[in-house]
Amino acid sequence: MPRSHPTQPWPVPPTAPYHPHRTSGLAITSFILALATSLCSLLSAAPPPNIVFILADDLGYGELGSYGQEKIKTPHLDQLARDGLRFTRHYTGAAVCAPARCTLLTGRHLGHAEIRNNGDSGNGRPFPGQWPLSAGAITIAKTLKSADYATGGFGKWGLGPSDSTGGPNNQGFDRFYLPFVEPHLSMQPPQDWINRYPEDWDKDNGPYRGQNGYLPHPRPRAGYAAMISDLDEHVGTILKRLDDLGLRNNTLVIFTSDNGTTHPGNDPKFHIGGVDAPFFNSVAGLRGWKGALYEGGIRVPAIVRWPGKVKPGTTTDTPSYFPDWFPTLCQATGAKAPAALDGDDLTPLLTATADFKRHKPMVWEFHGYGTQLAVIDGPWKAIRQNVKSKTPGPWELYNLSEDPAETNDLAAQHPDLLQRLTNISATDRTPNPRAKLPLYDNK
Ligand SMILES: [Ca+2]
Repeated sequence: MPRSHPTQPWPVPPTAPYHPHRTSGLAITSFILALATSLCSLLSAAPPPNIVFILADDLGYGELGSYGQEKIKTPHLDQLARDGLRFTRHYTGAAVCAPARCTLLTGRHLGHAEIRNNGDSGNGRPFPGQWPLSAGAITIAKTLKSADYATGGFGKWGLGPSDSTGGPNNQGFDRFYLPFVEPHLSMQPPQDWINRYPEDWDKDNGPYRGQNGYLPHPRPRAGYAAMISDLDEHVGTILKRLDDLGLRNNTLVIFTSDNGTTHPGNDPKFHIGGVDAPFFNSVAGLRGWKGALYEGGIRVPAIVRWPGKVKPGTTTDTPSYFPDWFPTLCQATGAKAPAALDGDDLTPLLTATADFKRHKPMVWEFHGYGTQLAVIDGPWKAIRQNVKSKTPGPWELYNLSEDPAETNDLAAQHPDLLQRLTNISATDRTPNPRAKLPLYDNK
């Protein structure tokens, strides 16, 4: 098929009411990948879909109404779940921002990823940005561009400054728009959303004075709920625009989060940034928070809407994770997938037309928060803490079907199973000079 160039690259025109001043209030920061098909699609009977991928920042597993949240209002995302497929065991590729995005965009798990932890780019500037992806990295955006897609990203990036090899325009994005100085975690929601949440909520703990980092807030519980509701409202704006432009039926919409809810800090009344995660049951009773490979750090909401392909109002408990999106989007678009991908095409799960079979267990080699390892194979999860300490933690083993909160370590009962999973951790990986792991590298 001859390459052609799209004349209308954007489903949302630049004159759209994008409300940059309101977007700047999002600490639950949306990273949006919007991809529109080219004219090439006119030559085939069934045009490949547009893709809108929305990645929330630090949104916990239990923070949407469709995932059991009872206090925070998320009507648009709840409607998205009613219109699509909801994953109850979807995992981010890493427990913090940058490496999670690396696994998402490159389709490689953390044992193969270039970026295995957050890390300063080292360019010496006041806002140095994160360590850049290499020029040779193969991203889903580059791959879709090679299939004549127009590509764009909006919001948080985290894979290198714009003038580095990792800049979004050097990694396959035609356009990238960051409409604010990244607030990341600070609570800065619109006042009208704060006003809609009860004053009573914040009587127990009172104002947050910034003692656990980021900005103070006079009503932190209301402020946090307002942030998520504001995110939800923005998602609603995007979905409405798809409807208004007649793009709904041929657009694959994916919503998920880069890691779990922020973790505790020095003041036990609040988590980092002033979040009261226990008040909201933010990770729905799972163990751990952002930064941990326990379920609360990596199990995230994931919703997919694809009219005519995905049956509305359905759920799946089949495990999946960020590296799966690369092969899935290749399958959906007809783009040629690169050879070395760690994930699996989720199309059989999305369309329920065939059995889904994972070709190898899911792997995490996370170099933050003490360095942690994890391997998930169906219901089984092996996990090890403090891998780089002088006294690394023991391998633990959990059956997530029976024990989703990871309270009952079964390592002693199933030594052969544990050995199989830990062998995968040691072998399904490549050494990385920026993420040394003596435990494995020296063997
Ligand atoms: Ca994050």
